[in-house]
Amino acid sequence: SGGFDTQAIQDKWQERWEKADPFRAGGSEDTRPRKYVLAMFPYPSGDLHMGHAENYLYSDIVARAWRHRGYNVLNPIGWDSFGLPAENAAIKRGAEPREWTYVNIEQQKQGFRSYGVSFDWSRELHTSDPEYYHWNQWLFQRMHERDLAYRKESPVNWCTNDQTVLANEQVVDGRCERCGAEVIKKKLTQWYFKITKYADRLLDDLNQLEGFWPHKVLQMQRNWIGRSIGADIDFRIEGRDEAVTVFSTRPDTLHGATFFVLAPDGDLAAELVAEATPEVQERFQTYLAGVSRQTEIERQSTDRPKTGVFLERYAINPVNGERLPIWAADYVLADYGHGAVMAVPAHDQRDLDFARAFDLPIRVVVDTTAPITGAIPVIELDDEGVPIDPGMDDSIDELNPAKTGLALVGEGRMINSGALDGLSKRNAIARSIEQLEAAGTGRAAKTYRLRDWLISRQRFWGTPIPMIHTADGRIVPVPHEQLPLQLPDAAGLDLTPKGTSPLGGATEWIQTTDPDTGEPALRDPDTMDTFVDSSWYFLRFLAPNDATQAFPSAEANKWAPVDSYVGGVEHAILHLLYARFITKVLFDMGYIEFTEPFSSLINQGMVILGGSKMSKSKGNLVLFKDEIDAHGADALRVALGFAGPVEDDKDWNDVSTTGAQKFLARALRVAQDVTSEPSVVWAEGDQALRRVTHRLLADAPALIDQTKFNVVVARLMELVNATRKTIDSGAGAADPAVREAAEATAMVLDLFAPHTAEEMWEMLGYTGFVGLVPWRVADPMLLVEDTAKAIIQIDGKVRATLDVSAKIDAATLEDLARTDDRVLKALAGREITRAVVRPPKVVSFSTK
Ligand code: ANZ
Repeated sequence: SGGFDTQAIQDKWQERWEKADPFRAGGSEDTRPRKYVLAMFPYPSGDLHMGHAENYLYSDIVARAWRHRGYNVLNPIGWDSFGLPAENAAIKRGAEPREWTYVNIEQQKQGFRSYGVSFDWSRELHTSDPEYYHWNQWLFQRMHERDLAYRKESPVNWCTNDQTVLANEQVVDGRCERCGAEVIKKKLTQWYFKITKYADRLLDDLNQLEGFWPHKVLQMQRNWIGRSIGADIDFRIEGRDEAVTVFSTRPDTLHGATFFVLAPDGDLAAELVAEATPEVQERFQTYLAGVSRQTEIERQSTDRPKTGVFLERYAINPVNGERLPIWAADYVLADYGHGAVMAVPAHDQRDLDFARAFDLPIRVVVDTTAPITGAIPVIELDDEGVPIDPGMDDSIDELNPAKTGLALVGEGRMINSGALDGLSKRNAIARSIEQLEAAGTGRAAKTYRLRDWLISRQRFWGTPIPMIHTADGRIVPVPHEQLPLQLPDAAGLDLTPKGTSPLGGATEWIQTTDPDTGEPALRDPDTMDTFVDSSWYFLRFLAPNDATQAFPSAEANKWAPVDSYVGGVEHAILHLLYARFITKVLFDMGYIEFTEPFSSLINQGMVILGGSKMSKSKGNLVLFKDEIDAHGADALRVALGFAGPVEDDKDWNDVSTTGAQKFLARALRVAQDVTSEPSVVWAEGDQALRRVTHRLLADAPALIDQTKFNVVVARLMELVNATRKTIDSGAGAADPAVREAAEATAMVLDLFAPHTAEEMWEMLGYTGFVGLVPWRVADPMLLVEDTAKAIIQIDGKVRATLDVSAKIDAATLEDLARTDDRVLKALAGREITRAVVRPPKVVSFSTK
């Protein structure tokens, strides 16, 4: 359009880039400082879409900007190519997952090339290549040696459709994140990574990222790890030797405990029920059957009526010897804390709801109406020196939870709590832990929401777990010389989900020998969660073809952590948490010298249409390829870059590829119109245009660092318009400032519209790639604000001149004039009766 053949320009530069490979990162001989830019690698699920267009545009802008600024930039690309969609597609079409995957990779690769992304293609990797997953297996075995990979039997999330286990992170509202089917609990023995061992570090190190990662993501990670600080408290159970421990964030409220609750699906409930009367057993079994149909979310929901069964047993409160009836109720979860709680209905809403439902006692132990600052109220003592129970005064009676149904959760002062009385809640928590520790019935403790990472999957298209199950029941690693342990051919294997691993049916593959005894043994039939693949891939890019190690430490320490990581907020928890975990593990193993993988994180918003998500099913997809065919890659890039702040969702209705295309034609025309030679002296050019040029050169780096990409596009548009104005007036196309402006436009436009920028650069008479040209440094003289000379008259006589800003306002100028020494002298005490102010040039005073 605009007389330029977009397609031809695109083809020409894509071909030249392909030939010259100008975006390959410099090797060890390159002495420039390094920058590592990475966009979350794609899953090869089909053609590229608008989400990709946005994601890889942003990382490319950053990469290109850093190249112009003199850095040795690494901007690699690979594919996250294991996973369920390939397997499901294969089942549906009777094809092989491998085939489907690599065809899609090829298609996406063409998409990236057509989009002009400045990748270092020499580092391309696919996680489904044995050359890659070899090192997943290596990582697994190193973790196994350190007890960070282990097996345990526990209730796991089971997707009823995909017939495989899911990590907690992959269950959304009780449903499978991928297919939406119901997720149930099933007891299975599975492989886990011990991420909980790193919970404190994963949490505490988030503080270092504050200001560099979106705050929202840091908060999501904090909540996911969910550290609670409190105490473990031991309770004796009548008629039983072993004590039961509960975790409580409120040990200060021990005197307010009036009953005790166990998770109905936990071991202790089962043990107590086994000793109970037939009636209790029957009631409990009926209840339990209902509970296992509930999802965890339902169980924790506060607006559900509370249900439970009294087990006819009692726990003994360690601080006052009181007997607390033991109930089993589903609001207590088996796998949080110790699966048991001391119930304090006055101060915990769930306990209160339960107490009200079953008519259990409620005892207030924190007076939340009492001031917590200032002097501690005097506690009256009786004749024997025992504090007189202050009871509840009127104000607290109004708040009585038994009447209001609202638990008192706020700050306050302790009452009804023996030696804790009068203390603020906060101090009482500390004091009660001291008391429990002294008595040997409790201790300070922390609990986390985070669970160990379940990594086994009962599916085919993933990394085989490199372990062997021996005939005598040992589990030993596949000898390292046998790695990579490759997947067998899928042909002939039944991949349909049936709850056991398809690899188990690969009769030849599954059979092996015990490396210690030579006896027949079986391979582990499971594959790894694909989040293992993506937890360390940024390190593999540093030497993707190294067959001797996962990554060379020296290179990793030179390039990583990643300086700028770009991706969708949908990965705020899972992927980022796992990558942070594995980075810390590799640090502890001595392979790397840093503990966080991504120094800064950019989360892009979504591209939506008419306010809602684009999707095939809604028929409102705007196709990546269609847009490029219709308007060109650069127009799509500019339009997306201009559409709004990076983190905002962008409605396609506000994205103008046609507008962008027109702008690009205008930019090309400017370059075409330049008549001066590259050797002209810019300083002789139009000063006003030069100022616009130099302001952009000065501001662009910081704007890019702040990810204000849309502002840079707006400033480019301003510069192109200013250049056109100079061409059409004054010295015209021959003005040296026009050439200077056109060259600067090409340099900065390269971030957004690299094909157009290269074309401009060539029109301007250069042969190299503009993408590799260092940005010009702005001339500070041209950044200084315009100044003007203001004359100050008194009764028609010029008494002073002032150097002022050209943009000075009338009030400021008048103030300056009135307070000027020369003016004051000339006035000699006379009163000013009239002031005429014409900024920036004239101030005219009249006197009596
Ligand atoms: C007594 C108490 C009194 C509690 C009080 C709270 C308020 P967070 O903050 O989420 O960690 N709890 C402990 N284990 C539980 C389990 N397995 N299932 C359900 N609830 C459980 O919550 C910690 C609190 O949740 C603990 O502190 C315990 O109730 C309950 F005024 O102990 B608390």
